[in-house]
Amino acid sequence: MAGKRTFTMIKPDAVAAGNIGNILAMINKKGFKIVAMKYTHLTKDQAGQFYAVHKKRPFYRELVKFMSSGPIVAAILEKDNAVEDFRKLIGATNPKEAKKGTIRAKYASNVGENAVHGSDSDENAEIEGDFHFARTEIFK
Ligand code: DAT
Ligand code: MG
Repeated sequence: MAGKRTFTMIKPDAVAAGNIGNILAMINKKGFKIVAMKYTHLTKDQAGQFYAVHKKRPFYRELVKFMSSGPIVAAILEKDNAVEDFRKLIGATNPKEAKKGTIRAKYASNVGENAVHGSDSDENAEIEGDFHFARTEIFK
């Protein structure tokens, strides 16, 4: 099982810009299977908890405000080497540094509002998936 799943969010900027469909199409085209998905709106508390590892960073407050500013799509994706391959597909945190053809190069506005989240390790993929989904909401 290790290495097969990652967790993603389509962030409020990309949802507001009407890019849910475009981003999901890119995800599917790369061979990721969606095993869980929901359209939801995080409270400030939930966004703060999700990004708690960044609590000490100067952008934390801004990040929490942004992530709770509108609806998001949360999903668990399955594929061999899911975490690494998905990070490649989304591109660098700052869209100015993201490679051409990546989701962030196409759809992110700036380093703070960068269209998508992708887990950075197998361990965090599991923690983040569990944060958003009950066992009964995950399909194989
Ligand atoms: P990533 O989302 O690529 O894993 P991260 O974990 O370092 O990046 O940061 C989480 C989010 O915090 C990121 O997607 C957007 C925001 N962020 C990161 N660095 C930032 C910065 N220098 N200024 C504003 N927001 C930032
Ligand atoms: Mg990160």
